[in-house]
Amino acid sequence: MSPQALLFDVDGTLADTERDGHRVAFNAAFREMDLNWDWTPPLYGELLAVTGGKERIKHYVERYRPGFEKPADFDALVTELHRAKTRHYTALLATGGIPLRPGVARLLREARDAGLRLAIATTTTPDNVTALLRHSLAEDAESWFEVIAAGDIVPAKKPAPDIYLHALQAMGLTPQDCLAFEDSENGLRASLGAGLTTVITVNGYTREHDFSGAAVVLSDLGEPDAAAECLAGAWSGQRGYVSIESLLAL
Ligand code: XBP
Ligand code: MG
Repeated sequence: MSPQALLFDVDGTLADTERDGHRVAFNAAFREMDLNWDWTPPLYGELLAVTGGKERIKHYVERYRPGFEKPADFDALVTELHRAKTRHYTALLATGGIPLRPGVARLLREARDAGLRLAIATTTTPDNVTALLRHSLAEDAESWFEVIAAGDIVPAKKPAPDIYLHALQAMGLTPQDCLAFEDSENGLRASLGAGLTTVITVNGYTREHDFSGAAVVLSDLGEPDAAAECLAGAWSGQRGYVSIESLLAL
């Protein structure tokens, strides 16, 4: 295929943000509001089945805190908690605390040089995307992306395809014109639901997910001096890393 645009998920794909970023920020917000909730790394792995931070908090209360006495306006509490979480998370990113995954900055630069259009399709809050791009990629990196589709902009989050359909519509492109990059089963369900050929790079939380339907499953995007491992699918990246040239062969 000859893609005109690359569509990227953020959390887990551009950077390993979940365990040492989002999780830490959720716990800081709980402490700030005097809640003795502690999301350990294994528990957080289970909670990741639900996308979206507000949705995840509600799921946690339903499933793991049946005795919690919800205030009359529980939704307002969740919104307040999530606002605090976003503040903690973006502050963490501002310290440059979370680096991009191998090959991400290189591939984005190559894509720009080749004239490919770039977009983001994520369930995370828009402020989180901006902070990651600015502090971990480049000061002007937000402007590299024609569309940043994020958070509550669509009512149904991944695994629903809505966020990808929104990005495609905003760019005036069909799925056949694009490639998606994801790290999780929920993300893959969303991209496949939108009809997109999808490249998966796994991480610690998603390695065992069901990636059937993906064009290729890789350990990461790789670098010229640090080859990526191919875990499934046809991969002709002879040089061991994902380049624009290797994507054309998908
Ligand atoms: C990412 C998420 C997000 C983040 C938290 O999923 O599920 O919920 O964990 O973000 P994906 P917010 O990578 O599939 O888009 O707290 O800002 O919602
Ligand atoms: Mg993801």
